[in-house]
Parts: sequence; structure tokens; C-alpha cells
Amino acid sequence: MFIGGEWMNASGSQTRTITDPANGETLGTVPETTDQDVDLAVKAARRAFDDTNWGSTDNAATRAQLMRDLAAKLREVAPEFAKLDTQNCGKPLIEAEGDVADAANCLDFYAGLATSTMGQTASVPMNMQSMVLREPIGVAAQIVPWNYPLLMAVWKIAPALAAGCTVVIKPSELTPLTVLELAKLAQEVGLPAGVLNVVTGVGEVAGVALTNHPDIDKIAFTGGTDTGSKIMAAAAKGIKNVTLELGGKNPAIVFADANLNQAIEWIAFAGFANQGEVCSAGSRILVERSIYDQVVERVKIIAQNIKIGHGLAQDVRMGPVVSKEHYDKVMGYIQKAKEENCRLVCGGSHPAGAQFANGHFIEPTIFADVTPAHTLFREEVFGPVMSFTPFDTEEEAVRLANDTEYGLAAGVFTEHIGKAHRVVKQIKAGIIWVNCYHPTFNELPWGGYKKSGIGRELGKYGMEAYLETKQVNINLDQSELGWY
Ligand code: TXE
Repeated sequence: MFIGGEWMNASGSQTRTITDPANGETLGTVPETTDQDVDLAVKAARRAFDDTNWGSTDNAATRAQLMRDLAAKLREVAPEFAKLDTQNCGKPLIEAEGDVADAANCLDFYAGLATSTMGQTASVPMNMQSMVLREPIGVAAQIVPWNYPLLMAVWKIAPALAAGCTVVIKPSELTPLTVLELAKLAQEVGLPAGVLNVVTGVGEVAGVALTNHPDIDKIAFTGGTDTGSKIMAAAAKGIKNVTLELGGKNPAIVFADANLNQAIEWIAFAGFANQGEVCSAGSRILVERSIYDQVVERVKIIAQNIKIGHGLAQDVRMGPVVSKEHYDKVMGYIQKAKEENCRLVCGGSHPAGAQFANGHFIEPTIFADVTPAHTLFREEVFGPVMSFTPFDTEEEAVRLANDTEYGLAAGVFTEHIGKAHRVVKQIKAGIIWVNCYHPTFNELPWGGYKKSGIGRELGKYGMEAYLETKQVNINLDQSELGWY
């Protein structure tokens, strides 16, 4: 763990073995953090916030420089970080390389915002000079998942540091390695002790201790909706500011007038990128009936030709899912879809071959003729499993798209500009792609409607999540009050 600028083991001296989900090989061991360790980390972050000038406005340029230095260091060692994320969570190297590049850019983007946060002045009645100041919230507890180990951490660390907060971050117990490596780089560039602390360990111990700690001011979480609900309950007890980025059951609507050659590839990418372990994965494909069979068939051909394997191997575009537990969960959804008579178009099994024997691999899987009555239409699988559903009218497409308790992302494929805008306005989701799927930019807000979360990450919106707002009224009038 990295606490108060020092590397340490857990007080209980317990450890956890971290493995490669593609072959079960051991990658390392990390400390299994206890409540006591979390307390140490929060106290270190508290001291760095309360007793140093880290968060003050006159330190903003220094914060920005440190973040740029961290981004530069990360770029220097990008290949090692990409390799480590691939080994730890299974994603293809080409995706991990993109994640590391995005993470470095995210640090640079927020370095820019560190020195450009501004309050406001306001015109009010009475002879007052009124203004609104923005200040860092304080100590941020950040809990991140395993599907983008480095990138999700940086999406949280970067705006917090830029705002002047201090951080205790807990990576997923499955994928802590690149966050620990990032802390090493932070130490190398001279980030002051206590500003960034990393605790490893399971959610039920380290996560609970962190979200219940009285000395934190803010909780930011990305993960499953059930865990999000528990975290919100913990935040409610302490009246803590909370940001949640949760799951999705995201639709992509394909109209008959779409550019099909383009749409087909984006649709496969929507569902199968990162093994489908993406909160914004396009997992419910709604297709206008006249092109339905053709679209299902063409995406099937892509799915059957996706190269599966260890993410480090050449040309692999799908690795294993993250763990045995998650493999069983995804396989359980496939089994259920079969039992509920969804039509299996392709995949649905562990791929055959000795090279897959010790890994949590699942074939790219497509079910067709899925209706809102099916579990597959409603529940987030978080694996390489896509469902296809036909529709007849624009109204029906919108109704099906919104027929979910989630509202993170959606895709719309059409060459008709008016239709695209009409549908975009009606879909209740925080992120919508038209004629593409998944491109994500540091400049733009990321987050969901409905059960997909609360608040936004990225862009200036992501910075807002770490800033308090203070009104100040200065009386310019010299007369006495005359009230009593
Ligand atoms: O996630 P958890 P899990 C979805 C996806 C997946 C499901 C469960 O559908 O199948 O969630 O995955 C920490 N207090 N997503 O169980 O539990 C935990 O240690 C505090 C969507 O792996 O949400 C880890 O660091 N922290 C998603 C983090 O929460 C707790 C990404 C996420 O783990 C905690 C991942 C607790 N009580 C899964 N319990 C997305 N939105 O991208 C766990 N944690």
C-alpha cells in the first residue's frame, strides 16, 4: 500500500495473490488492507489537506505542473503499464495501450483546469459585492473497478488533484497493479506525501472502512449498481457528497436507412470491445425489421472471426473475462437466455483448444429475438453477450431503448439527420453516439441517468464533483444597520 508517501504492508500482514485471468499465472501479491490501514490512509490524506497548502489557490500552478510531470512519466513507461493491465484484467493489448494514452491525456486535461477554475461575481440588491468561490471539497475516497484498472483510477484521481483535494483510492481487489505503479510514478515526480494514498483489499473490508470513515468529505465510486446502492447508504449516514458511475443495459438502434457497412462494425465493437466488460457496452441491439436478419447475420460473421486469446498475443481482439467468479456469472446469463428460449446465433461456450484451458475465456455470443420479457433484455451481463431485437417504427425503437432501469449510454444508426436528432432527444441516457459507438473524450461529461448513477465524470463536470461552492457577501455600505 502507499500511505502518507510510504510503502507498507497491511497491519494484519495478510496478502492476496493477483493472477492473470488468461492462464491463472501469479502476477504478484498485494497487502489485504484492514480497517486500521484505511484509517492510517485517511489520516494521511486529512493531514495533507488540512496542514499543507496543497489545495490552496496559490498552489494551483504547482499542482498542474506535478500532474503534467506525472502524465509525461506515464507516457515514458506506457508499454509496461499497458502490458500489466492486459495481464491483470485480460483486455487485448491494443485496448490497454489506448487506456494508458487516455489516462496520460486525462492528467494533462485536468492539469489545464487546475489553473482555470474560477468563481463568479453577482449583482445583488443592497450595496454588496457578492461573489461565489470554488474550493476543494477535501479528502476524497475513490473506489474503482477492474475493467479499466488504470483509466478508471485516473478519471477520479486527476480531477481531484486538480481541484486541490487529497485522495485515498482503492482499486479492485482483482486488479490493483497499475494503480500501485501509478503511485510509484507520483512519488518519483514529487507529489507531496499524503496527497495520493492507495489501499488495496476487498470491498467488504477496505471499501466499507473507507466509505464509512468520518474524516472523508467525498466518495466517488465506479462499479456495480448493488454496490453503488450500499455506498450511497454509507454516504447517507455521514452526509457525504457522492458520485456514482454504475451499470448499464445500453441500446443501439439500427434504422433501415443506416450505412450498414459502417454500422455493422461499430455494433460488434459496441458489444464486444473489452470482452463486453464495459459499463457503456452496447448490449441490446434494436434493429428495424426490414434489415433485421441481415444485420444479425453480418454481426455474427464478425463475432465468429474475432481472434480470442491472451491479450498480449498478436492480433487478439478478445481476452478472457476477469475472474472465475465473473466467468460463472456470465455463463449463468447465457444458460438463462437459452432456458428462456432466446435464439442462440453464435458462441455461448468456452472456446475449444488447449490455449484456452486455464483461462476464463467466453466465445463472442449473440442471441436473437430477445424481447423485454427476457432476462437478457433487462440485466447487465458485463461480458461478450449481445442481444438482438426487431422493431417496426421509430416510436417502438425509442420505447424499447428506454425500457430499462438504466440510462448510461445508447447508439443510433441512421443517415437521416432529423430522425437522429429526434431519437437522441427522446433517449434517457447520459451518453449517445450517432453512427459510431464508444469513442470517449476527456473534455466531455461521462455518467448516467436513472440507475446508471449520480453526477458526471470527465470534462469540467468531473472537476465540479471535487469542488465546494461558497457565497461571499461584502457590505460596501458604511451606514449602520439600524435594526434594533
Ligand atoms: O463489482 P463491485 P463486481 C457491474 C457488472 C458486474 C457487477 C459486479 O455488472 O458484473 O457490477 O461486479 C468495491 N463498499 N460492474 O462485484 O462489487 C470493490 O472492491 C465499498 C459495472 O466486481 O461493484 C471494487 O473496488 N466498496 C462496472 C469496486 O467496489 C465496495 C464495473 C467495484 O466492485 C463494496 C465493474 C462495499 N460494500 C462492475 N463492495 C462499471 N460501472 O463500469 C465492493 N466494493
